[in-house]
Amino acid sequence: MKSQIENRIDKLRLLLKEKDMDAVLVTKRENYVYLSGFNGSSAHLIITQNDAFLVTDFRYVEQAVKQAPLYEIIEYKDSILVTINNVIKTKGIDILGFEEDHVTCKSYREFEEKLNVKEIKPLAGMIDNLRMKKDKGELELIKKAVKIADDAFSHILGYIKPGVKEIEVAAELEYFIKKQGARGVSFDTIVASGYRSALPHGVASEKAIEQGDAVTMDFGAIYEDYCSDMTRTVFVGKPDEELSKIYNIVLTAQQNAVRGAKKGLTGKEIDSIARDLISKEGYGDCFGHGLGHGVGLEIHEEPRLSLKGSIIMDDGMVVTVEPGIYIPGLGGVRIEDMIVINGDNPLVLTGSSREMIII
Ligand SMILES: [Mn+2]
Repeated sequence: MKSQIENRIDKLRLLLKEKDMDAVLVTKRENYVYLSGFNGSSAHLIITQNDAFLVTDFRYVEQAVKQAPLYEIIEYKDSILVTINNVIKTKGIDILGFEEDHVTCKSYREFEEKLNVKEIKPLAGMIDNLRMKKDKGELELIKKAVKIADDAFSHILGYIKPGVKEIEVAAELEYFIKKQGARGVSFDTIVASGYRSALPHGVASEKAIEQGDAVTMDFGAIYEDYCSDMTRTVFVGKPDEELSKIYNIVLTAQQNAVRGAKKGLTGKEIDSIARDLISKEGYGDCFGHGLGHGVGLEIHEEPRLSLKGSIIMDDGMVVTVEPGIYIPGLGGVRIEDMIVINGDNPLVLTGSSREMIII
């Protein structure tokens, strides 16, 4: 049976044929991890119809040999471009695809000037798009990353109390996440309490949590290169009446959008399930961000669920569903789960309760 990595390379090779490219040069980390299994911080892949090379430096040769058995590992010494040119020459590569979203202006000029090919062709997100539908192995790792975040949420509920600073809550969450086997956190942990909960991306500050505060926590774990992402808003003491009302609107919008996230719909159509409901309740202007985004090797990747989301949902895509309502001066509420598109019945990965929690 072919390995998952072999299947991924096969899919890429079909696309190369379609686009009349002899080879592709992969430089974006998430994409070389996906196509090779090598997860060090520096590698260039060159993939042709028949061969696959991984070019790296002295530090990573041993790791690459171990992690990327389908690749011929080449150690470069002085110039990576000279090494790539050797492969171009030996394999007779004329048209080489490259990742224009990832290459700096400087590298692009060097590619144009120094690579001995007839043409370098932008890949237009070809590999990123391959990554949208997750295979079985990826789903297992994502589930593990989600579980770590769920456990961290349960843990933190016992830690939050008046007087504790947001940064202390963030540090406790992150320490717990790492102790559970995560390599790190998916992004700077958001802990936004009281008036700060009206900031959709309020990274933890030195503000102390006070009685009556809403506390929004948005965080995630990276497990074996795969990310998770979740948000919950909890209350310390009895919530303000309007915040309590908002909580129920956000929860209904979130649950409707989760249930409505069906194969065949565009990201925009799913976004509108939550957006229309929030607008109807009179809070349309207070939901200023997209409903969700793809998650995988990157914390934010395609497909997007937003007003601009044109990609059609397909089985195996993993996305977040995270509506929010934010009222400056008062506070805000956001609830975020990760789901897998699965025909008409999306699978909810996040296990934590969405019911209002009052600490
Ligand atoms: Mn998110």
